[in-house]
Amino acid sequence: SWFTDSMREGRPVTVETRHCIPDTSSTVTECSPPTAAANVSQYACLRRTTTENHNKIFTDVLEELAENSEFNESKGPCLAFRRAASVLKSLPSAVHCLGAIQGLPCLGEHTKAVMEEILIFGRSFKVEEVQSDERYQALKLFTSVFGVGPKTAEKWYRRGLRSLKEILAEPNIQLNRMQRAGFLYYRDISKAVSKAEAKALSSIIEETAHWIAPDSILALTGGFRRGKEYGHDVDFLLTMPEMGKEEGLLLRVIDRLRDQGILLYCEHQDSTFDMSKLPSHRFEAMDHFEKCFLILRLEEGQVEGDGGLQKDPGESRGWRAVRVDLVAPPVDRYAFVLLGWTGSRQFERDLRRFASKERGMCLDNHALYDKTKKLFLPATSEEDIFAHLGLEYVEPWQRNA
Ligand code: DCT
Ligand code: MG
Repeated sequence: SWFTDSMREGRPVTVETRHCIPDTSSTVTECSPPTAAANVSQYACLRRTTTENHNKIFTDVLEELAENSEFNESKGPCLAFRRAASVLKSLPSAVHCLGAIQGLPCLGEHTKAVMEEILIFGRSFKVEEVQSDERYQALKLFTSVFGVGPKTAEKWYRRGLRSLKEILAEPNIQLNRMQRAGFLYYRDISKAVSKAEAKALSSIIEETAHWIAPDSILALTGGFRRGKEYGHDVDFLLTMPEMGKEEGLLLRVIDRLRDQGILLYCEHQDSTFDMSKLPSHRFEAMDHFEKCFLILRLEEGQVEGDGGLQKDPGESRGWRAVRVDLVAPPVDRYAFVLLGWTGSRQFERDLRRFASKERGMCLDNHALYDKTKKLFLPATSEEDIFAHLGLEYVEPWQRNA
C-alpha cells in the first residue's frame, strides 16, 4: 500500500531495468531460480554471513526502517525488519526479483513490499518518508552522540530541540559526563574507525597490558574480529591466565593510558558478576563483568599503511579521538565473553533464541545452562559452546548476520 500511495501522490518515479518484472503472480517462474531458499535457516547461527553483502540496497533500507520502529518503540516490526535484513545479508548473490526470495524465512509482507519498491523504482518511498520525518531526523542525530540513548533523545525532541547546536545552547539541559565527552569529540567519534586504526589501538593496548602484567591475555572482539573494514569503536577482552588475577588489572591499564597522555575519557564499571545468581531469568542486554568505555587519542604516526588516520580533508591536527571498549572477565568465563562480544548483535540474538527454543538451554555472556539437566555446561573455547548447542562451528568472519 505504501507503494500505491506513492504512485497516487504522483511522486517522481525512476524505473530501473531489471531482469524481470517483480510481479509475484505471473513472472516468478521467469526469475533465476530461488537462492536455495529451502536451505536458509531462520536462525542466524545456522547461516554463514561474511562481510560481503550482495543485497546492501535492500538491507540498508530495512535497517533504517528497523531503527525507525525502534524510535517508535515498535519492538515487533523492529525485530522483523532486522531479521529480514539479516537473512538477505547471508545470501550468496543479489536478489533481482521477488521470485528469488520465495521460501526464504523472516521476510514478511512489509519487507516484501519494500523490496518490491526497490526492485521496480530503484528506491523505497517508505524509507524516504521516514528519512524526511522531523522526529526521525532529530532522534537519529541525537542518538549519534556518545552517551545519548533513545530516551534522552526523545526528551530533547519533546522540548522542541532539533539540532546539536540547540542542545548545547539550551541552559536548562544538564549533560552528564559521558554526553559532554560525546559532544566534545563528536566530529572524531562519529567518523568510522578503520582496520588500520584498530590494529594500531590493539598494539597500544597490548603493550600497555603487557607492561603491567606480561602474561595478560588480550583478545580483539566486536566487528573487527569479524573481519569488518570499519567500525564505530574497537572492542577488546582482557584477562589473566590465573583466576582472580584479573582483579585490578583494568584499572591499572586505565591509569597507564592516562599516564601516557592518551586517555581522553573513561567510564569504568565495576564487576557485579556473581556466579551464584545464575542463571538469570530475565534477559539482560549487558553483562556483569568489569568493563570500561574509553575515548583514546590516536596519533597519526601510530597508524600504518593505507590511508593512515581517518580524518576530514584539510584537518591539520595529527591525531584523532577513537572509542574503545574493554571487558575484563575472570578467565573461566573467557569463551562466553568472547562469543558474546564478537557479535554481531543479530547473530548473538539468534544464538540465544536457538539455545532456548531448540535446546532448552540458556546462553548469555556469563554461561550456558541446560534447563532440563539443571546444570552449567563448561567451555574453554567458542568451539565448546557450539558443540554443547549441537551446532556446527561458525567462524567469527561468518557471523556478520
Ligand atoms: N553486544 C551485544 N549486545 C549489546 C551490545 C553489544 O551482544 N547490547 C555485542 C555484540 C557486538 C559486541 O558486543 C560489540 O558491540 P558493538 O561495538 O556495538 O558492535 P560491533 O559489531 O563491534 O559494531 P561496530 O563495528 O559498529 O563497532
Ligand atoms: Mg564494535
